[in-house]
Amino acid sequence: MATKKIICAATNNENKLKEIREILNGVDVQPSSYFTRDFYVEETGNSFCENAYLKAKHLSIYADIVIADDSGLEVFALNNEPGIFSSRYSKEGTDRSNVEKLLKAMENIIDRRARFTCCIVAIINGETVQKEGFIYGTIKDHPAGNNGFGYDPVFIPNGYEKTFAEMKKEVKNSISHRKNALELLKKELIMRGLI
Ligand code: ITT
Repeated sequence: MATKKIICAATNNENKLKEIREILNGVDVQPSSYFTRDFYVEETGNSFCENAYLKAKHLSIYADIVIADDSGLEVFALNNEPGIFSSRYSKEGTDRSNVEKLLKAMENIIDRRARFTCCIVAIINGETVQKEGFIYGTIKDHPAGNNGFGYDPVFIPNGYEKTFAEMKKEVKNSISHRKNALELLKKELIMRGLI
């Protein structure tokens, strides 16, 4: 039987790391700082998966399994913006200013449909595996709730009345784009006897 591996999560986003750990419950997931101090990657890709690959590749010399998450919000009426620029949508680039900019851009827009996308790229002993997850919903006209991060205060998943930021983290983590992508990866890692 293969030995259980420590998985390196190639992210500087503490909230993502928390969610990855909660979703991959029982798996030893460590941040990049556990392996090296050298982790800064310019996200020059044209898609979530290209950017996730750049992040995972950067750390793949340090661990047998490296996973990277590139994710964001796509608003249909805004031609899928902010998309891959979700974390750098506003000039300041804080969660608060990004949400403010989004609500301003949507002030007179009736079609509030959107989705979160997450691409997880894993590099497993040099081999690349890619999984995508989505969650569809609508954008509320004002922020509500204090949980989560990013655009959670304005995203209401279909079938619910609360925003992600108003929900318990267990509920978000059972339906989110990240959950859907990581669940597919988890199955693959189990199949390979790695976790
Ligand atoms: P790393 O690149 O270090 O992982 P990052 O925050 O820069 O961290 P991304 O480039 O993937 O990560 O940008 C993701 C942004 O998309 C994130 O900062 C949020 O603005 C938004 N986002 C992604 N997942 C989200 C979620 O579950 N809830 C709310 N907003 C989310």
